[in-house]
Amino acid sequence: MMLEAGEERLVRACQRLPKVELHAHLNGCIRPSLLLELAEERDIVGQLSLSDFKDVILKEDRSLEECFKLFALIHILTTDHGIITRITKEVIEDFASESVVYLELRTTPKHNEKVGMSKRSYVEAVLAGIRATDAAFPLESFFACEEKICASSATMETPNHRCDEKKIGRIHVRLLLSIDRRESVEGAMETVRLAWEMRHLGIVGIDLSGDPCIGDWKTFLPALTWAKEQGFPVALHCAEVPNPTEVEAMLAFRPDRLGHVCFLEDSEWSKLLTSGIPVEVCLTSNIRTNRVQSIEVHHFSALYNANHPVVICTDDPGIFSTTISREYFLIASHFGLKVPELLHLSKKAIDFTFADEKLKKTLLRLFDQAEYVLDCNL
Ligand code: 6MZ
Repeated sequence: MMLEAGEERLVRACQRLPKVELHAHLNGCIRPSLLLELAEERDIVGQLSLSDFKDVILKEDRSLEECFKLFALIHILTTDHGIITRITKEVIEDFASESVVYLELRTTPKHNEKVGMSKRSYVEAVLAGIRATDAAFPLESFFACEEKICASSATMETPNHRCDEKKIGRIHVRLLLSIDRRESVEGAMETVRLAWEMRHLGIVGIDLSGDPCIGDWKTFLPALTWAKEQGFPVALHCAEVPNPTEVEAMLAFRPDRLGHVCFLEDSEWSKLLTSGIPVEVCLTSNIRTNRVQSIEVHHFSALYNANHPVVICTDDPGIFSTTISREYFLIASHFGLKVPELLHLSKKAIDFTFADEKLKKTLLRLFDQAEYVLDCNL
């Protein structure tokens, strides 16, 4: 698709803008090329037929139901500890290349006796992937010219151009452990206790996710309440399908963040706005899965205009063929936000992270520098 010059500039700005990603499912971020590679390997040893799955993997538009079918396939293909580590590493590299400076990944710990995998060993494999990229992954940044601008006079020519090669900064990665809605009371509790035990390793909270048509909120409540009692942050997938009883219960629980919130009745909407609970907005995911009819009518706009805390996220970039930069571009082009407003939106998200205060301060400093550079370039 041909872009006009102004649009191209916006695409580039969205790409370089420092960003905070708080809602990304590890296995939903898997590169389609890796999925195909893994399916091919299984095809060769006769475990599955690639031709049956190729179209499923490469399809762009999928219903919510098809999404969960694809997750089932992904989970069949990614049972190996080494693969989990590789996916994690690649996912972090992909987000870093989109100028994400803080990433909260989430994943459901899996238990599979056949391959000697326990929930703990699964999480250790993910952490190995994080460690492999954590050693100061270089970040090509929107404000890479910061030093030059500060040190130079106004005579400097095309600073942005020269800055392209310069690398500064790094991506900070933290992990949430997800409870899948198919899990039992005990399974949910095991995940929460594991997360709490491993918190010194960068696990910063709990997520409740999975097929929203399955499971009962009451099953997860003991585990989520226990997390809350420890002061451990909780994010909930909420109202991805209409379910007023559950939405009421979730709002009453007062989680630290809510994902999606596509189907809220008026009274729930008012409660959400009063609560001030930050919302993780996943535009493309909601459109592709037909949760919202079009971007124009997406509730991002109502939340943003009400000054409600929101953070722009991808959900499953590998599944929905999107990137975090593209999500910012969609916000800018459909709702008219300018680059400084996008930067402000991204900076505000630092408040909603589950990072410790020290890291929040580091991130704030980084965004202050970005704002300064932006001012210099306007
Ligand atoms: C609810 C979702 C989701 O945990 O194996 N997941 N849950 N709604 C969604 N919207 C589309 N997208 C992903 O990553 C895949 C898992 O994340 C959850 C599902 O439980 C899915 O199986 P992990 O890394």
